Amino acid sequence: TAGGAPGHGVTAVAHPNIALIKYWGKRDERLMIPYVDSLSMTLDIFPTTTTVRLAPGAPADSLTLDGSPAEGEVRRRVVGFLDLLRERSGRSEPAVVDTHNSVPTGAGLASSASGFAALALAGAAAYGLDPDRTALSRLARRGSASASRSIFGGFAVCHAGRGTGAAADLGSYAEPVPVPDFDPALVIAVVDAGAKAVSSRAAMRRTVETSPLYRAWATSGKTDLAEMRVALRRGDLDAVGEIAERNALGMHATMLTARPAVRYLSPATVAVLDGVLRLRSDGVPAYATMDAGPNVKVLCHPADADRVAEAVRGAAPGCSVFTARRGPGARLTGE
Ligand code: 2P0
Repeated sequence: TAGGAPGHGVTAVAHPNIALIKYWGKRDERLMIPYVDSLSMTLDIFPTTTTVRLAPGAPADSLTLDGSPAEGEVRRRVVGFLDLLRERSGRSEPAVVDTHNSVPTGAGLASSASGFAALALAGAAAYGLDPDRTALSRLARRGSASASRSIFGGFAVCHAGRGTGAAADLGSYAEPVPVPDFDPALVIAVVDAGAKAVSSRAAMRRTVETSPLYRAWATSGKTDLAEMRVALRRGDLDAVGEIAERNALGMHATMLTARPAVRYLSPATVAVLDGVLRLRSDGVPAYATMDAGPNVKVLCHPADADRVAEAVRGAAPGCSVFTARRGPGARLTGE
């Protein structure tokens, strides 16, 4: 790799992932350690491409996101991540980071997952670090917990780990869940591509601190994860979908019972959920999951994807619909 040669950029590509068993809540905000284990599918659409180049002598890090300078919270998080890479590598050069997202940023479509997975991979290489995949996943987690899963393609589980401090950091990373015979479609209904009103970080904190349902959901998530592993191994779409849907609705129930309530679901979300129920009553296996936003991702058989997309468009006129399949893990380009 370029190993930090000045003037030489390192480029990485990573894809977003959608959790079928959700992560919600951190037990350590600095180290980005989740309370609960999660399990996701990495997608084959909406990649993030990030180039990192060391700039010795530059006064500060320079960051662009889709061609515009990154500012505010995004800049703060990326610079914090670069500081971590500098600490790990014992180097001090500022970096020039150029990121291109093909997913609407801040719309609950996990641009932070693909973004920090790509940044971890390109940044580690640029600073001359050579982490193995587990260490890379752990590193990506420090940028965004869900990014730990986008290091891997297909299905991945992220361990919340145990303990505190260095032990917790070491124990929290993602690893692949080999599911050779299961290749579903995920129909994504973008009902609102605008940025969310409450950041997921603030919403998680509020939920953990104030929702009386949080602990119950976290506990039932353990059963959900165990059952999900079995369902995936069997390639049982109905079981996978039922578990994913109940886990997601449970997560949103914890938010709705936070004080004050966090409500990401909109009337259009509920209309799509009704459409999904109608599909099932018509004999089309389709199951919904929602993240920190109003958009709905519908798990189905690839052969039913067009029919599901049509039902979703009918339920929420004007929404944008994309169909994803399982996609690849993060990789360096030009190698
Ligand atoms: C997930 N989400 O497991 C969960 C489900 C949204 C709902 O991870 O603070 O932006 O960067 O770790 O990754 C979205 O939250 O939060 C998320 P940070 P992130 O995919």
